[in-house]
Formats: sequence, C-alpha cells, structure tokens
Amino acid sequence: MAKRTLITSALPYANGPIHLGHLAGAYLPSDLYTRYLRLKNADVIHICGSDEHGVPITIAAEKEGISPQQVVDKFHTRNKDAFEKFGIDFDYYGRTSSETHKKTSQEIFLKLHKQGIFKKKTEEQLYDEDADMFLPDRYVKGTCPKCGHPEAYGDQCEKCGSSLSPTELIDPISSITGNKPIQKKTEHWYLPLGDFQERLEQWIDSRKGWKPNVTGQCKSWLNSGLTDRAVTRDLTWGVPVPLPEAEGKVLYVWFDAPIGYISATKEWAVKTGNPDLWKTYWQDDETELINFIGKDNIVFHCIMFPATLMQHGDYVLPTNVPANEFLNLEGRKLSTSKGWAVWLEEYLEEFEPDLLRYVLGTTLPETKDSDFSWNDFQARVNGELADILGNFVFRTTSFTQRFFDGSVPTPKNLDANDTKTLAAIDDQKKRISKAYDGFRFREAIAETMNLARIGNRYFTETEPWKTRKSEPQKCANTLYVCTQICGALSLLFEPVLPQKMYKLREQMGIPHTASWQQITKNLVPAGHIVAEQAILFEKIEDDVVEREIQKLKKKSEAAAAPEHSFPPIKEETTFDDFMALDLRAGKVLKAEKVEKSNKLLQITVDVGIDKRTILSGIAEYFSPDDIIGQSVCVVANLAPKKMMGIESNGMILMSEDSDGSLHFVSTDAEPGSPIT
Ligand code: B3M
Ligand code: ZN
Repeated sequence: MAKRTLITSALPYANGPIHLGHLAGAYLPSDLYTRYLRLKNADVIHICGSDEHGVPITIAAEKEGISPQQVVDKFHTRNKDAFEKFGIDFDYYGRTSSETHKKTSQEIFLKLHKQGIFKKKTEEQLYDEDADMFLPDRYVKGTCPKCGHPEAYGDQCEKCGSSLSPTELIDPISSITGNKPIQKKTEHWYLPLGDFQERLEQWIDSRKGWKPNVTGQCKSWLNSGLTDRAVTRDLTWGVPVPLPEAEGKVLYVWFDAPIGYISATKEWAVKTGNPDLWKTYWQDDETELINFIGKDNIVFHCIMFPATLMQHGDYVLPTNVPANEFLNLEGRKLSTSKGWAVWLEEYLEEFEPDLLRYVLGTTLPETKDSDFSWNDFQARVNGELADILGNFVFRTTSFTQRFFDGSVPTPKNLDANDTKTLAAIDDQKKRISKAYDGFRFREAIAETMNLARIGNRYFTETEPWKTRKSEPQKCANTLYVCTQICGALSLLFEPVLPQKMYKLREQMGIPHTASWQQITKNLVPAGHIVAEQAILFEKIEDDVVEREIQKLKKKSEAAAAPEHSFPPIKEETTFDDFMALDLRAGKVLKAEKVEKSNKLLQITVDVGIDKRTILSGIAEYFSPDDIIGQSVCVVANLAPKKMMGIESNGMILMSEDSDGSLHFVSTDAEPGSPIT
C-alpha cells in the first residue's frame, strides 16, 4: 500500500448544478476509492472544489443577467451541499476565487516566468467589434478543423476531444453577438509544450496501470506533436497575470484550475491546525497522487498540468489519472442545454443517495460510454439491492430473532458446505480489493454483490426452516455462517452504500471504526444480539419510475420550446445614477449601412440641440430607408465610442421582444425635449 494517497476530483465549474454525468465521470469513482482506502486505514485525503474562473462562468453570468461572482457564490454552495448529501466524502471543498488560490497560481506562474520558460508572442486573435472584446475559448464557436463538428468551441471540440485555439475554427461566430469576428493583435504568454515532448513521453511510458483509454489519448496527443499553448487571456474575470505589462489579462482557466487542487490542500491543512501539512501531500515523493476526471479533461491533467509541475520542480506528478468516458441518459447524450439531464438535487428530493450510488456504480463508463435509464434503476434496486442484498440480510436477521432470541448461535462441527461458504468471505474480499486497486469499480461492486448471492444460495440450500426441528445444530451453523456474511457485507459494501451499511453495522454490533483488515470469517461473535431493524431496501413501484421518465421528457420539451421569457431585472440602481442620464427626443434624418458590418447602421439624428451620428446594431432588423423620419429616444450624454473607425455619439433606445424582434421607443415630443 502507498505511504499516503492524495485523491483529487475534477473541480466542477460553478456555473450550474451537478448532474448524473458528473457523478459517473469523476465524483462517485473518486469517492468509492477514497472510502475503500479509508476502510483500509490508509493515509488518504480527498480534495475537490469549485472551478470559478473561465468563460463558462462569465457566459452563465451574462445569460442570467447577474455578475460572475453571484453565479459562483450560488453554485459553489449548492454543489457543495448536494455532494455532501450524496455522501461524497471530501476532506476539503475549496474554490478558485479564494485568496490562497490567487496567491498560489500567481506564485507558480511567476516561478516559471523567472525561469524564462514562457514565450511571449503577439498574435492575431479573434475580436468582436460590437462587443469590443477578444473572443477566447467558449466565446467563439465554429467548425472543428479536425472532425468537422459544426459546434466546436474556441478551446475544445467536444465531439472529437481535440483541444483547439479560436483561430483554428472554420467559420467562427462570436457567441456574444453572433458576429463574424475580425482578427486583432494581442500579446500573450505561451507554455512551449513542444519543449516538454520527450520528458512527457518518458513520463507517460513510465506510468503503470493506466487505463488504455487514458494512455491512448495521451499517445495520440504526443504523436501529433505538442505545440505552444497560451496560458493567459484577455478577460476581466480570473486570476490577474502578475506582471506589470499584463494589465487587463488573466491566467487561462486551465492554467489556474488544476492548481486549485494545491490551494485547496493548503486551506485544508490550515483547517487541520497544521498549515504545513499540505507539503507532505504535494512535495513528498512517497505520495500517490490520483486525479479522478472525465475524459474531456485528460489532456489538461496528463499533458499541460504535468508539464507545469515538471518545470516548477517542487511537486509530485500524478501516479494515475483514471479518467472515465461519458454517461448517456436513456440512450441519448446528456445535455444540459437540451434539458436532457437528471440533476443530483432533483434526485435527492425523491430517493435515497445509496440507491443511485449503487446503480451508477454498476454502470460507470469505465472503458466506454455507458447508459443510465430509470427502468434499469428500478430493476437494479428491486432485483439486486432489495431481492439479493436486502433479502439475505432480512432472512438472516429475522430468522435469528424468531428462533434464537436474536442471539448469534454458537457454531459446532461445521460441514464442508459451511466451511466453503465461510471461506468465500475471504475469497471475495481478495477479489474486491484487487478490483478497487485496479480502479475497476464496477467489478468491485459486482463481486461484493456476489457475496450476498453466495449467502442467499447457501441459506436456500441448507434449508434452516427444516433443520430447525430435525437438526438444530445444523440450523445454528447455517445462521452463524449467514451472520458472518452479513457482518462482512456491512464493511465490504461501505464504499458503495455508506448510509445503509452504517445501519447494518449497528444491527450486527460492528463498531464503525472496524477496518478492512478486520473483515474475517468470524467478525460477529456468537452470543451477540442482533438488533431489530426496518428492512434495508424498499422496492420501487412502476409509477414512480414512470414519473421520473415523464419529468425528463418535460424538461427536454421545455428546453426545445421557443423561449418566451424576458431577462431578469438588473441589480438595483440609484435615483441619482438614473438622473445622470440625459435622455432626449430625436428624429432620424439619415441612415446608411456601415461597410463590412452586418449589424451596424450609421444614423444621423436630430436631437434639437445638434444633429449627431449614432451607430446602432439594428441593421439586421431595419433597412436604412425605412427608418428615415422615425421618432426616437436618445441617450444624449453617453461617452463617445468608436466602432469600425466611426465615432458614435449616444444611443438610440430600443425594446426587444421575447422573440428577439426590435422596436423603437418613440415619442411625439419635438426633437430636443428632455425625457424624465
Ligand atoms: N472545471 C472542467 C469540467 O468541469 C473543469 C475541470 C477542472 S479540473 C482542474 O469539466
Ligand atoms: Zn472535432
């Protein structure tokens, strides 16, 4: 066993709630592994937290009409709570907006910078003129140059997994305005991954026991040759680049997010009262670092972050990155935007956590994509948890209570079948352990359930209801053996069914501190009184799963229906701020299209006091000739702004319908009249 293990789970973006795909990808496997190691009394910590930077956050904020900080505050708390209710056993759940994280990321960036490792380059980047900003990462969509997928993002194609840069996209479109972006020069810091090629190849070749899907992806990256990757962005939300010449730039989210594992460990150490303890986990070679992630995160965890850490020199590199493939839902790709998802919070309102832990655990996408369906959920809860595990525990405990006054009988003269069945405890324990050690959790769970199957078969074969009268000692032996299996199961199933097995241990009188090493064929002593307990698993009725299927269908229909909603009300403003605006009645005198822009019209407006040029993004809705003579309301004291080389002096007020159509806000007052 490793001297110590540091387990990390991918930091989920704090831009939305957790769904079953997240759980099956990273969090359930990491939790199974953590609980298994804890049961073995291993030195292990499990670290996670919210990824609060990057374009996914700012896009979510824009959509909801709130600030990025409000978005992350909301989802950090919600996700942390949901994980806790689901029994995910994190030692610490941090967030990348914390001060510790900012400091840690900046320190790591600066050390690499001082080593002269980054290449500073001025390159053409995509730029949205109307939005007046560069378009990194998810701010731009287009066709993937590698596989032709029409909806690839500027940083990654979710279809083929390629990591991209925005300028590689074919027919790029700004996701803010829908504009075709122009190219504009900007300066950035690049990590020259090509310089790490050989070291990374050697390192990956030296890794033992990696899953073929993970090694395969790494090899394909390495074979196509590594290139420079920018580690900075022109954005306002993120960790500021700690260099005076980098004003207005932040670290690329995939540079700072994995560092979040380190900063969260630092915060955990402070909480334990030993602030230096994090170093033991990150800077001592005897640590095994295991990163649990989904397959779309492989390149960042196996190429980019290791290169950063190698260069830095003070940190351990991952021992294994057991990435999972994707989980589908009812045979379809899970999609939050299409409403095809089951949210963890929603699940927890209806069912107990352990049921999903078991069912998802048996269908984890470990080697290929897998599927979750509500019918399968029902079939496994009823046919396996209730009929096999629950039934076995119930038969054993109720028989002991009825015919032995609840006292575990004393075994005597065990026959071959009894001994063989008791030996199965140890056999299964070995199999289960081997599967956990190899990150084959589906197999570990199946082998655990097999022990309950063995118990059930044995109970049926030995027919204690008959031997009770004819051969009382034989009956006693049967119940002794079955009790030992129940005891073993209460520990062997702990990683999967923590709440239920807690109850079972109480019933069997096994201390919660009992460890993996104590799982033997005589864990529950003869004479122990088996406590009364409600049955472990209730069956799920057909109408209950039918309701869940209908719920899912409704969500996807609602997502497909045209939106008729309006943006939420903006944050409160003051009376004085409103009064600072100078609104005037005006009339359109002239209008023409702005060359090379699909959106802009150049409009001359009479605002009584003067006649001025205003640029307005309405070209797709109105033709210039149609709006001459239109009465309008104008924000007359707006600071001038230059777009496409033309200065705009003010803004024409428009209202936008729920279908996206635009209407002028007009008035009968003569041009120049103040609007108050
Ligand atoms: N937030 C991507 C994701 O949620 C990203 C993971 C970061 S792990 C350091 O899939
Ligand atoms: Zn692609």
